[in-house]
Amino acid sequence: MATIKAEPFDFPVRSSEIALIVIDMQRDFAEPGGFGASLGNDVSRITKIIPDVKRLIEGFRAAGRPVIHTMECHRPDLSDLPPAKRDRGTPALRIGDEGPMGRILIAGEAGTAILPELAPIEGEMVIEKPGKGAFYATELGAILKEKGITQLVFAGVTTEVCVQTTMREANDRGYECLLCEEATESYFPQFKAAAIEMIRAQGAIVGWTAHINDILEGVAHA
Ligand code: C5J
Repeated sequence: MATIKAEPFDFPVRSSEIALIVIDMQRDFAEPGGFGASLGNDVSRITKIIPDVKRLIEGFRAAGRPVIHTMECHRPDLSDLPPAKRDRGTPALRIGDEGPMGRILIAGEAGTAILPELAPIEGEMVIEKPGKGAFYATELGAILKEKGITQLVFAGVTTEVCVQTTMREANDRGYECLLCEEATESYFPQFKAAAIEMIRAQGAIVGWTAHINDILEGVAHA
């Protein structure tokens, strides 16, 4: 069986069961005027990983393996937005408010779209999710089951929020999860580092972590 050099130990690849999941690489998290910026974050950290996320996506496409994209967003009538999520804190703009790229984190708005460099191609799945985790209130679990996917390689943002939440959801559902270190980012470098440590601690208690070149090599040769 092919393996990917990973921590805390090599990741065993089942070539017909592995997919890439790219979490929330949306303009709202990466550009000024979006949701991330409205919370007071420096969004330039996010744009720096775009080339590596793109390389990873292209590697999976070249290997003929599925690429799944997720988007954190809500319905225009806000019926899937709990008040506890909308009303928390004192952000410059709340979810649903009109911003410079349209309504913040609302499906169909310009700011909610996936960054153009990483846009899904025809046939790729896009999961719209109202929560931080991609399994909550979505069809992701059913789709993965139907496609026979049991292993997920993770990229996207932010490491300790939507990426880690989805990894934990997937791990509890029996998926083997591998996080690509170069293709994920946080607004807080210390949170990214801590998330990576806690994911792979205790014998990969949530999953594995690996570097992009090792993942690309493992997937290409699986
Ligand atoms: C956040 C996400 N950070 N995609 N969302 O609110 O991580």
